[in-house]
Amino acid sequence: MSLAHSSADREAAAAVDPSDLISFDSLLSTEELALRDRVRTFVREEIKPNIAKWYEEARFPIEIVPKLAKLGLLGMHLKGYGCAGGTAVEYGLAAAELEAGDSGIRTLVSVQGSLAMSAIAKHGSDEQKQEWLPRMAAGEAIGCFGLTEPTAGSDPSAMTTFASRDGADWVLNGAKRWIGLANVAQVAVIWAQTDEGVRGFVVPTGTPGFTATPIEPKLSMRASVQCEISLENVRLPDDAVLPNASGLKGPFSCLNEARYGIAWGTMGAARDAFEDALAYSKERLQFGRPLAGYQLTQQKLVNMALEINKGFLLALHLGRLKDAGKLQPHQISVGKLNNCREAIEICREARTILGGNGITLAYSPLRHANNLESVRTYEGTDEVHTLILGQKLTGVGAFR
Ligand code: TGC
Repeated sequence: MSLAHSSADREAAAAVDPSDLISFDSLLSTEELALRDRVRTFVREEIKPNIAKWYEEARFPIEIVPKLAKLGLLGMHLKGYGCAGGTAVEYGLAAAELEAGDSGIRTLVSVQGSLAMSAIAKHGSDEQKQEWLPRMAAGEAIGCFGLTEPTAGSDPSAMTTFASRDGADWVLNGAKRWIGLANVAQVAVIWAQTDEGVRGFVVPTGTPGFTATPIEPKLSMRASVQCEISLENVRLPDDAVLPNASGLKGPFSCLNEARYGIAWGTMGAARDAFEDALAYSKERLQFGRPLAGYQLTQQKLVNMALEINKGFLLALHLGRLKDAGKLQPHQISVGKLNNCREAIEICREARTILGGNGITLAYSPLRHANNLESVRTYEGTDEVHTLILGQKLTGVGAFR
């Protein structure tokens, strides 16, 4: 049965990009659109045909790393050292396309570029940058970022990993948890308490005493890998410390980068779930008519489209502020909190349109929703970002 009853209906439906009701694309430059389309093509050709299998097998597809490097997506917002030197908006557009494939794929690029490479680029010595950044940009070395601990998640100031001095060396002891890519990484940026406050350390993962063990089984981020790290008398030379980071603002400045990317990425997942549900609603007959012809279905689809359009506008606004050097941390919390929250609702609502088929891996919404449980938890939970904004609004901190 045709849904568009007249040729005018059909032409109107054909003219609309369902994910862009407001001409969002007109806000992007030719270069930005070209970059977005390159990443979209990569995701369509390399990720979408395989993601259900990777997810089912809980397999991190490490073979895509060189392809991501070739696209210039590893540390793409960094300048020099073989990095692409892209803008914040370009990075955001890429994050959205990658997460339309799967949050685990966007997480790979985030952990490598926004966390591990950013930490070295922002806080490292020239030697540390020369040693690691070109290889990381080329995908020849993978990095991870060890901040969270088994008993210090939302409150990193409670970390117990300690780096003590032994002659000219540093010796690290402790544990980290939920560390993306740690078991495949060649280098880990490890944050630890010291006698002089929190410092960061560049730790080659082959150093004796460093062990990374994947956390499994997981119900979320199954095409990605998160690990427990054990640090037992990990001995490092004096120059392993990041010279330009002292205190928690060191790691927090890297979290800003990753949280910014999440504001974009989550909308990519939401868009993909919405498009799956929209396509299904036009095909699937119920009570003799396509689902799309029912008012309740249309309301669901419209509500999803509104939030996707608003979420992308918010992400773009934050990106333009970032490129102008004006983005403030609490504004990143607006994007991270809002877009995670809306994306997970959109994916769950999309699943309802798919009915029972929505619980299979043949469709994306529930996979995205499951992934977004992790995304709303890492890089600052919904609760942490709510309290960051609550503090900004009221002037009163309510964390402790
Ligand atoms: P507070 O006293 O507020 O701040 C300590 C110092 O840090 C500065 N600061 C920031 N600097 C830059 N950007 C930000 N967003 C910053 N937020 C704070 C602050 O100015 C201060 O500097 P200074 O010079 O005065 O020392 O610290 P607090 O402990 O009271 O903070 C509270 C809270 C809750 C906001 C903070 O602890 C927080 O953001 N918690 C969430 C932690 C989090 O996001 N963890 C995620 C870890 S990474 C991860 O999950 C891995 S996921 C990817 C993967 O590996 O797969």
